Amino acid sequence: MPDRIKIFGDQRSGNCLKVKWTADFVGRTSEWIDVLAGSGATQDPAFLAINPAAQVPVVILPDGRALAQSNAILLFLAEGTKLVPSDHYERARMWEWMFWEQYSHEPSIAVRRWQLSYLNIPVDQIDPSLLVRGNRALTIMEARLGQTNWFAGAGFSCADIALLAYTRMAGEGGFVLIRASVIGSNGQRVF
Ligand SMILES: N[C@@H](CCC(=O)N[C@@H](CS)C(=O)NCC(=O)O)C(=O)O
Repeated sequence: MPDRIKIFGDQRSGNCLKVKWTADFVGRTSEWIDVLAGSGATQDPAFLAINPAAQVPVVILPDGRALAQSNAILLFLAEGTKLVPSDHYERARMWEWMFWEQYSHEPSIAVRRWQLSYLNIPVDQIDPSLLVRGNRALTIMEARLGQTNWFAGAGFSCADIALLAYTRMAGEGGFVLIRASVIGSNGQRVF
């Protein structure tokens, strides 16, 4: 497959899974290479040569170039597809939610989930501000989805994929999702 990309990722990681989901959605062939976060594998010199930031996900393009940062990879894979709004302002709104996801959503929800469910840190030893900040992020999402079916633009975009990643795992971080949204076959929210 000449356009096959290699995805170095950890299947427990929302940041990594969102790259795979996007590749699948846009029909990009990919090969998944497991790199376990927290195992020291990202500190290996061979891995650091690919991503000096010592993080997954990172992809290798067919021409050998590497690209890291989950949301940068999403935007790269989705360029020219319906996952990226064509309208300049709506596209910027998508970026707005994606930057927010990495700064205000993932650092609380993903971190609390990791500490609680993977590092097995007792709940009373976890920074309580993670729960507060994560719930604040979920409340902001809920308010947005009370107004519109999608975070940005008129349809499903990279912002929805980025925000789905750790929201669907939030329960493992001790967050209670009080209302689930179900999208029907007509693309509309059922509830
Ligand atoms: N902002 C980065 C965050 C990536 C990140 O935090 N990766 C974690 C796993 S989810 C990692 O590789 N940590 C290094 C390690 O645990 O070895 C992105 O969106 O790709």
